[in-house]
Amino acid sequence: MDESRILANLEAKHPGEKEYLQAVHEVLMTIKDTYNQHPEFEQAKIVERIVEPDRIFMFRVPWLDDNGDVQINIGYRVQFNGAIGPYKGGLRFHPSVNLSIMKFLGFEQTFKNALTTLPMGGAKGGSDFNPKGKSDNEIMRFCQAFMTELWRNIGPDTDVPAGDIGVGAREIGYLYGMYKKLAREHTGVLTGKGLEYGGSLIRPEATGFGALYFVKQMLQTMNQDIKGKTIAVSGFGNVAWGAVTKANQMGAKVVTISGPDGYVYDPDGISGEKIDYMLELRNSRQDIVAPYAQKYPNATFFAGKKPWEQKVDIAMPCATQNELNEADAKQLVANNVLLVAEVSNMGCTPEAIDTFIKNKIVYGPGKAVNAGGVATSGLEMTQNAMHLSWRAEEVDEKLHHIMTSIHEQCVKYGTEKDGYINYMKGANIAGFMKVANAMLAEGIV
Ligand code: NDP
Ligand code: 2IT
Repeated sequence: MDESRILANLEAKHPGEKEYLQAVHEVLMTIKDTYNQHPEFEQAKIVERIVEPDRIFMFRVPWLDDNGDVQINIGYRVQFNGAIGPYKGGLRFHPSVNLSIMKFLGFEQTFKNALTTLPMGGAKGGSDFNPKGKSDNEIMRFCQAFMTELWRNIGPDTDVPAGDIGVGAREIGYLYGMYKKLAREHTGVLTGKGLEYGGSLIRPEATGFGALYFVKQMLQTMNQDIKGKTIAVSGFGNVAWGAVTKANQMGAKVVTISGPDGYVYDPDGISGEKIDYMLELRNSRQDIVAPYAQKYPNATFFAGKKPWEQKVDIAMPCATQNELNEADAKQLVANNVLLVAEVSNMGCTPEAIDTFIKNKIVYGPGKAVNAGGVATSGLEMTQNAMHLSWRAEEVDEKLHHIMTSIHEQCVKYGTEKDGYINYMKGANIAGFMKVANAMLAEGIV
C-alpha cells in the first residue's frame, strides 16, 4: 500500500476535510502491514475504494420557526459503505456539523458495524441545525422538513438511521411519524424508537452499558477489577448517562461530568438521584453543568476546563470528537491513569493516542468501545423484522456477547510481541478485513 500517495490524493480531492482525513489516516497507518500481506486487496484497489463513500445526499432543509420566519439548514446522509449489509448509522443535529464530520463518522461507522458481528453497512447523517433553545414545535417542524427530503433514500433494507448528538427519542419520534406518513409503511426504518411503536428495550442505555462491558474486559486482561475504580466521564448526554449508570452498577465511582461550560468534580461520586439530576440538566436544553455544584455543595465546578486534569483510574470521553488532546493525555499519564476508553467517536486526537500507546497505557478506540449502541440498533432491526419484542434481559445478554466478541477481535489482531494490546490496531484490522473480504467477493461495484 502506498499510503502516502493515497493520503496525498485524498487531501487534494477533499481539501479542508480535516476530521475525515484524520480518520482515514489512522485506519490506513494501522492496517497497512496486514493489507500488504494480501496482494488480492491491492489488485482490487480495496483501499482506494473503501476510503470514498458509496454516495452522499446533501439537501436544503427549509422550516418555519415560532415567529413564522423561514429558517434554512443543510441536511446530509453519507452512505459510506454497503458491502456487508444495509447502511446503518446515526443522525447528528449540531451547529458544527459539516461534510467532513459526516464523512469521518460514516467511515468510522463502517468498521464499527463490521466489528459488531451483525450485517450492517456504514452511514451517518444529520444537519447543522442547532437544537439549543428551540421549542418543541420547532424541533418537530425541523424533523418533518428533514424527513420530507430524506425518506426516499432510506428503508429497512436500504439505510436505517438512528440517533447521535442532538437526536434522541423525541427527534426519532417526529422523524418516524413523518416517514410513516410519506411512505405509508410501519417498518424498522429508524432505530432508537419509543417502546410503544417498535423500539427495543436497552437501546437508550446500550452505548454506555456496552462501553462498561468492554472496559471490564479490558481490565480483566490486566488482572484488574472495576470495583472501586474512579472514572472521569466527559459530556452529560445520552451516552454519558448510560456509562455513569452502568459504572455505578459495577461498583466503580464516577467523579466528573462535563458540558460546554466546564466540568464538575464530585468526590462523593455521581450516583443515585444525581444521575437523574444530570438527565434533568440535559433536558433543560441550556447546555450547562454548572448548576450541579450548586445543588450538591461537595462538588466543585471548573469553568472552561476539561475533566482530564483530575487524578482518576479510568478516563472515558463521552461528548464529541477530538475532546481529549495531547496535553490532556500527558496529564492523564502523569497522574498514572490505568486505561482510557473512548466512548465518543474519535474522542482523542492522534497525538493523544500516540501518547497513550508510547506510554503503554491501554487505550480503547470509539469504534470498539461504543459499538454497543449500533449493535443494539441492529437487534432492534431484527425484532422489527420478526414483528416481536425481546425482554430486556435477552437484549442485554446479546449486547454482552457482542461486546465480548469485539474484545476478542481486538485482542486477536492487536496483541503485540510484548503482550501490550493495541486495541486501535486490533479494531481497525478486524473491521477492515471483514469489509475488504466482502468487497472482494462482490466484485468491482
Ligand atoms: P447527546 O446529544 O446526548 O450528548 C452529547 C454531549 O456532548 C453533550 O453533553 C454535548 O453538549 C456535548 N457536545 C456535543 N458537541 C460538542 C462540541 N462540539 N463541543 C463540546 N461538547 C459537545 O449525544 P450522545 O450522548 O448521543 O453522543 C455523545 C458521543 O457519543 C458522540 O461522539 C456520539 O457520536 C457518540 N456515540 C453516540 C451513540 C448513540 O447511540 N447515541 C452511539 C455511539 C457513539 P452540547 O450539546 O451542549 O454541546
Ligand atoms: O455512532 C454511533 O454508532 C451511533 N450514533 C449509533 C448509530 C445507530 O445506528 O444506532
